[in-house]
Amino acid sequence: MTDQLRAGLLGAGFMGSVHAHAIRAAGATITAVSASTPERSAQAASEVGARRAVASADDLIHADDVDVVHVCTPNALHARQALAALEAGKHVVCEKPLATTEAEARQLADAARDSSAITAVPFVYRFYPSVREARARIAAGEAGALRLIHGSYLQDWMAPAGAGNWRSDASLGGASRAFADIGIHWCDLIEFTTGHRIDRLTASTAATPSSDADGEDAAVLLFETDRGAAGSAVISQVSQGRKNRLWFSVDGETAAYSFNQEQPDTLWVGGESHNQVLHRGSASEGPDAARYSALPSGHPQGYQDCFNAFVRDTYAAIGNDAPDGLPTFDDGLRAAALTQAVLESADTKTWVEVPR
Ligand code: SOE
Repeated sequence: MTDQLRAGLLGAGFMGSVHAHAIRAAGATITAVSASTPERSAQAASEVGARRAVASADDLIHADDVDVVHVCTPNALHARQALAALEAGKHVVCEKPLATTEAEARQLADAARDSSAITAVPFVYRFYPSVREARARIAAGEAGALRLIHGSYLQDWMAPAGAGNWRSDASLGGASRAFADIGIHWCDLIEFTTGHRIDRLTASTAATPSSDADGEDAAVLLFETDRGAAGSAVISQVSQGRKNRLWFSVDGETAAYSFNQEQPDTLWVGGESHNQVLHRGSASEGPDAARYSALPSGHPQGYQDCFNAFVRDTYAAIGNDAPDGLPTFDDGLRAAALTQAVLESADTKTWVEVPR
């Protein structure tokens, strides 16, 4: 199926090019691309290997030779473009955040459920073999009840505050900056890996006082899960020297797991009698991890490999071969609900229940 799929790419920035690599790795064709201006679209067509550049997003969405639309535009455009693509009968891969408000994300999730389309949101850290290994071990009960879930997601590329990026303009990026960009990755990963849901949270956000950038630079969360674990997370895009350090520790009664996205081929497992560092591709790897292990052990796998696996699974779902753990528009809605809860809590300085 995937070699017959025809993809259209909306947006050709960093994420557009990551999607383009993944589309080609899945054996599909990029038939059309549309970027911010006709000139940029023409340039992007040769950069991403698209058959043609199209004049507007609407032309791409309604093109007969596009089966699946990849939305990689600034956040504020996601909801409108993803909805239009669904209404045009396309499958849709929409960058996160799915929408800049919970109401719009809900509208999209409802529209996706009412359609026969496959929809996906690239919470791609789910596709690391080490993450799948931790998830399988937790599901099998190795850790017993989980008590603590903690960690951080730190970057520095928005320091000093906002650094002139479109994400610093709320009319393009949305009201939340750091949390909506990377905090939702952390929360998605934690909920996916543990099977717990963040039920209640209290959050504090930080912004550089002298800056005129919209949104928060950082957020600090305390939370409780539906299955009795307590947690905390620090989310920041202004932590100097930290490039893309998504880290978590999940501590259970009989085992603990720790993962660092900047060294993703390993998983630390703490045990009652001894601690271990598991290496991707080694004999200790279970079948869930092995499914996402694309290269032999010792040949490091990274971010683009996760994207490739995500797009491969999305296209498999389009071909009716539904894989386990594909992040859908429902997960995009979940992220929007968490974002709203974080902003509300930071504003009211209270604990907030996260709607299901
Ligand atoms: C920039 O913060 C960014 O590219 C995010 O937008 C991605 O979702 C994340 O995976 C890496 O960092």
